Amino acid sequence: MLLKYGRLKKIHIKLLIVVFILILYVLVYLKLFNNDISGFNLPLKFENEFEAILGPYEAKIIEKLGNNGEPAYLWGDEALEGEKALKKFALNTILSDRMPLDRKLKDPRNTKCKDFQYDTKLKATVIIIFYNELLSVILRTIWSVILQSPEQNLQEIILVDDSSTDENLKGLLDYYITTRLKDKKVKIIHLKNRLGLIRARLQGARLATGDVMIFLDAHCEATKGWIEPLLARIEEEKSAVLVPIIDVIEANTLAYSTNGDTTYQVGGFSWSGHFTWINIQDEADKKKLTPVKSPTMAGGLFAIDRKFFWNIGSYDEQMDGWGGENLEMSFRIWQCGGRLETVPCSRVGHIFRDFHPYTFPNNKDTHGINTARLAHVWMDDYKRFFFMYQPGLENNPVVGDLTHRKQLRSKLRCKSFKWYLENIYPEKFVPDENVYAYGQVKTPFELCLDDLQLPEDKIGPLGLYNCHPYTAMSQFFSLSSKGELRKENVCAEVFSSKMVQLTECHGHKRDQYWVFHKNGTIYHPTSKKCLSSENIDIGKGVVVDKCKNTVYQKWTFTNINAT
Ligand code: LR7
Ligand code: MN
Repeated sequence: MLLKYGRLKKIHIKLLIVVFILILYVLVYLKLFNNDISGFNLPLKFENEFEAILGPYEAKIIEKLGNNGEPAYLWGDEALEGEKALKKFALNTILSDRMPLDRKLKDPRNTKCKDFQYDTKLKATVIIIFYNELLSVILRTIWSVILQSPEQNLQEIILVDDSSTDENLKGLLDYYITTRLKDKKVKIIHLKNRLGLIRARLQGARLATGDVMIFLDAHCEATKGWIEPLLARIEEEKSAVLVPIIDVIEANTLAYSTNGDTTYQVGGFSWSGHFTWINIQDEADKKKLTPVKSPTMAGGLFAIDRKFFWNIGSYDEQMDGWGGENLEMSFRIWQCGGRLETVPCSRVGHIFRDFHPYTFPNNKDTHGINTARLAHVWMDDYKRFFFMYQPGLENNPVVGDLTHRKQLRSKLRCKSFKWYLENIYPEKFVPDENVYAYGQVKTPFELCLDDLQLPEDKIGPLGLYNCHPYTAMSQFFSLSSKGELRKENVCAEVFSSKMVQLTECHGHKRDQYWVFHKNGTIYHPTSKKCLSSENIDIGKGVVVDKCKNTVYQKWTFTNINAT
C-alpha cells in the first residue's frame, strides 16, 4: 500500500511538472507574439470610471442623425469644431461622436439582389484591425457587422489593436465590449508593439476559428445582406477571394453614398505600383449581378476561405507599415490558381480619408519598399516599369530578403506575370508591347516629350523638357499599334486644332490618332498637322502645326520595333 501510494505521488509530481511547463509555454507563446488577450477580466475598480465616461458620451448621441445614410450636419460651435477635426484627422470626429453607433442605412443593393436566396451555413470570422482610429467609428463598424449578419453566419469578430496610443482604445473599448457587446462574440487583442497593418491582420488570422475570414478596415459600415453572398460564393468555390462593392462614406458628413445600384468598378493597378479602379470590360457580366472577375483588390475589405488563406501564402510577413500587400495578394491569388472577384450583391461602406491621420515609425516609405518586394517576387521582367518610377529601390537592401516568398512561388507552381496580364488583365497597357516605338521622344535639340509630372488620371499638356540622362517614366512614351501616342492611361489628343493634351485614352483613333513617318515627323491625320516644338518653352506644352520641312518637326524614339 505504502509503496503504491509513493509511486502515485511521483506520477502526480511528474504530471504537475508537465502541466507547469505547458502553462509556461502558453505564457511564452503569448509574449512571443506580442499579444495580450484582454477584454474579459477588467478590474472592478475601473468600472465606475468607465461608466462615468461612457454614460455622458452615449447621452450626447442624437437619435436619427445620419439616419438612412443621409448627410448629417452640426450647428454653431460644433460645426466649427467639426471643420477643424476634418482638417486634422481627415474625418469629422465631432459628428461621428454624436451619431448613433447603430444607425440605420438604406439597403443600397440592386433590387434584383434581394430576390437571390443564399442558404449557406458557413461561419465567418470578421477581422478588424486599427491604429488610433476614432472609438465611435470603430464601434459603428462593429455594430454594423453584428446587426447585418445572420447569427448563424457569424463565428466571431476579432479586433486587433495595432498598439494604438489613444487611451480610449484600451480600457474603455475593452469595457464597452464586456458590457455593451456582451455575448456578441467580440474579441480584442492589443498588440504590444506596432506591427503595421499587414502583420496586424496576420495576428488576427492566427486566432480566427471561422470557416471564412472577412477583413475590414476599422471605419466601415456593412449593409443589409452583405455577408451571405460572400459566404455562398466561397461555399461553391473555396479558392475564390471576394470583395464587396465598396461604397463611399463621406468623411465630413458621414453620408453613405453609392454610384447607383448597377454602376461599379473593379480593381486594376498602375505601373507605379498603385491600386486603381477600372471599369468592367464585360457589360453583360454587370447585368447578371453575379460575381465578376477583378484583376486586383483594394486590400481592406475581402472574404477568403480560412484554410485557403494559409495555403496560398497568407501575407508577406516582412512587409511593414502600410501598402503593397493588396497588389501582392491579388497577383499571387491569380498566378497561383485562385480567383479574385467582386460580388455586386454585397455592399460595404468605407470612410475615404484625404490623408493618413496617423504617422509611420521612422517615416519609412513602406508602400514603396513593400511594392519593390512584390515586384521582385511576382512581376518577372515586368518589374522594369515599377523600377523606372523607383530606381532607388531596385537593388536596395532595405527591400529585405525575398527567399521565402520566392520559395513559396515555386512551391505553389505559380504562373508567370505574363500569363496574368494576358489572361486576367488583357486590357492593361504594357508600354513596350504591341507598340511601333517607345522610350524617350527627342527633338534634335536634346529636348524630350514629358508628361510634366502629370498626376495619374489627370488631364494636362503634352510637355517639352530637357531630356533626362536616364530613362524615367515621365519621359517614357509609346506609339501604340493603334496609333496612340500614349502613356499608361493617357493619350495625346489634339484640341482647338493646335494644342496637344494628355487625356484619357478612348481607343477610337480620331483626335488621338498619330502616325510616325520615316522622315521623323509625327503626323496627326485628323487635323492634317504635325507635332511641333517650334517656339515652345521648356516646361510648356507642344502643339501641332502645318507640316513643313523643319527641325522643329523632327522626332526620334529611343526604340523602334521592326515592322
Ligand atoms: O500601422 C497601421 N496599423 C493599422 O492597423 C496603419 C493602419 N492600420 C489600420 C487602420 O487603422 C485601418 O483600419 O489598417 C487599416 C487600413 O488603413 P487605412 O484605412 O489608413 O488604409 P486605406 O483605406 O487608406 O488603404 C487601402 O490600402 C491599404 C494598403 O496597405 C490597405 O489595404 C487598406 O486596407 C486599404 N483600404 C481599402 O481597401 C478600403 C477601400 C479603399 C480603396 C481604394
Ligand atoms: Mn481605410
